[in-house]
Amino acid sequence: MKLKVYADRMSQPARAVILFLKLNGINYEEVRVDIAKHQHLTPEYAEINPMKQLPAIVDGRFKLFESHAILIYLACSFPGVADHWYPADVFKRSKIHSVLDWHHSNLRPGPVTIVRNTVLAPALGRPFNPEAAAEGEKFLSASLSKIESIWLKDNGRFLLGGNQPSIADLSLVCDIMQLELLDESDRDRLLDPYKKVQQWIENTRNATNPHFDEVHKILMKAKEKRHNQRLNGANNGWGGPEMKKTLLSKI
Ligand SMILES: N[C@@H](CCC(=O)N[C@@H](CS)C(=O)NCC(=O)O)C(=O)O
Repeated sequence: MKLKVYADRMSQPARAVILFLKLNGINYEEVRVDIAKHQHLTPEYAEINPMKQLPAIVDGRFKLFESHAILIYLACSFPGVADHWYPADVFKRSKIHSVLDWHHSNLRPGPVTIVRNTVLAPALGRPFNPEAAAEGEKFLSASLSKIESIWLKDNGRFLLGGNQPSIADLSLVCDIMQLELLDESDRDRLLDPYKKVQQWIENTRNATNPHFDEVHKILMKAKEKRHNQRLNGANNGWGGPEMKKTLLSKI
C-alpha cells in the first residue's frame, strides 16, 4: 500500500517531510488536511494523529506523527536514500539528533510566534499582538545567533559540515521560510544581521531545487497576493475580507 502523508503545505514541518520525499523519489500520496478548515480536528484525523497536528504518515498499518521522527523513519525504511540525509555513522547521526532536539524548543517558536501574532492573526480570529511578536523576534534572533556561532561557525555549507544537506537542514530551513509571509522589509530586518544563515538557506535551496521552490510555492503565492492587494490599495491587508479568504484557503 502506498505511503500516505497527511499535510497542509502551509505547515513548516509538513513541507520538510514532503521535500524529503520528493528529493528521494519516494512514492507517496499527499492527503491534504486543511488546517484553515479545521480538518485536523476531526475524529477521523485524530485516529491518524491523536495530537491533531500536521504532518503525519501512514505506511501500511504503521502510523507516525512528529516530523523529526517521520524524517528518520523515512530515511531508514525506504531504499535508495543517500547516506548524507541521515548518516549511518553513529556520531554523525547523533549530531543530527542534537540539532533536531534543539530545533523544537528553540528555533521553531520564533517564526511561529511572529507570524501568528502579526500577519496571520486576523485570519486566525485573534487580535494583532505586537508584544508577543516582539518576544518572538527576540527568540528568533537568539536562535539565529546560536546557529551561526555553533553549526555555521566554520563557514560550512550545511549545519553538520560537509557538502551535502541532512534532514536537519530541511527541518530548520522550512521553519525559517515561514518568515516569507511577513512584509519584505520585516523579513529582511530579521534576517539581515545573519549573513551565514542567509547563505545556508541559499545553499539548502540550491541543493534541493526544484523541489524546494515547489513546496514553498504556496507561501510565495500568499505573499504575492498580499503585495498585489496593497498595490491596488485594497483596504483589507491581512485582516480584511479578501486576504482572509486567501489565507483561509491556504493555511
Ligand atoms: N512538533 C510537531 C509540530 C507540528 C505542528 O505544530 N503542526 C502545526 C502546523 S505547522 C499544526 O498542526 N497546527 C494545528 C494545531 O496545532 O491546531 C512536528 O514537528 O511535527
